[in-house]
Amino acid sequence: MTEFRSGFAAFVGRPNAGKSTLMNALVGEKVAIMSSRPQTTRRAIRGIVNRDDAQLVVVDTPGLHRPRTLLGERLNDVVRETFAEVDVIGFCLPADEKIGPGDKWIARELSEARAPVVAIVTKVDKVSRDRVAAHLMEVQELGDFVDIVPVSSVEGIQVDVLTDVLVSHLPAGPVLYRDGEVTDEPEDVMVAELIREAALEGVRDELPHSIAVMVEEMVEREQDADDPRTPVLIVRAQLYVERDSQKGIIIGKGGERLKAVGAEARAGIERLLGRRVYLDLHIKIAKEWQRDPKQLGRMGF
Ligand SMILES: Nc1nc2c(ncn2[C@@H]2O[C@H](COP(=O)(O)OP(=O)(O)OP(=O)(O)O)[C@@H](O)[C@H]2O)c(=O)[nH]1
Ligand SMILES: [Mg+2]
Repeated sequence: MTEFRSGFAAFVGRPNAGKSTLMNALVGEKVAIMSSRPQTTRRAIRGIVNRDDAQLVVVDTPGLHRPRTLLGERLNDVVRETFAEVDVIGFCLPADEKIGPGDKWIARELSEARAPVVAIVTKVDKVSRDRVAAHLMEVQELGDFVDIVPVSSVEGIQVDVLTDVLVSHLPAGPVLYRDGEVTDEPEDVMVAELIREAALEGVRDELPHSIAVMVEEMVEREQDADDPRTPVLIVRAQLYVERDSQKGIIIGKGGERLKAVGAEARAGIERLLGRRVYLDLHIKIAKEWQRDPKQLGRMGF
């Protein structure tokens, strides 16, 4: 019998490389939020792949980038702390974008890492086979990789192959997380993330960076004999932006946008928790929170 393996793999790469989408594909459930906006992920999120022969804990990280705010610096620190601690690193490079200075910078950072690095060429469904082949050659030149694996999370191409490769770099070890759970993220954090995800799509420029969400309370509504749809979980949350003008954009004409964001977020929360939810969402301004150590601390960064 082969020995049971367990351990940690970190996904790193520049913003929007497809790290969170890939982690969700490996886990088979939505653990991390995803969006077409850069810097969607703001903390190291663990997703757990449970197999008969192994337990692989994937740690999704924020995109590594040149920081422009204190938040940006903190996010980069999260990535460095994470890849120093794992058994194997997955360096994500999107097939539909040229290898750029940002990737070379990350490659240099990773060359100092203790763990072996697997290069992962993501989003191969977006380009031709020839382009993928050319990209793989360029990736080979970028660093010293133990493996190079092309994948598509959206089409499910080579996702199982990647899991095998990552598992092959784990040490023999015991089950780390019991009961088949897929993440150890607290429920209120996941709920806040789903609200932020709903708010992100459709806003541009620097606004995605300015949005933060905190769940203040999740409470059961009293059973109501007249309403067969009870009980309902009431979620009270605050959505923060940095300026008045941003508040206006999020709310939209006649409150339409906020309503749509609330409806989408509620649907996502109901899917996550498997129960009916009433979402009570308010907007507040937290001036320059991305640059303010005190406010960052309050928000958990
Ligand atoms: N076509 C295609 N699109 C993908 C694939 N993987 C991710 N995407 C898209 O790429 C965008 C970014 O995906 P994310 O998973 O949020 O990227 P990320 O690397 O986690 O981004 P940050 O958290 O901002 O660093 C989203 O719009 C995804 O839908 C893929 O395999 N194929
Ligand atoms: Mg992400």
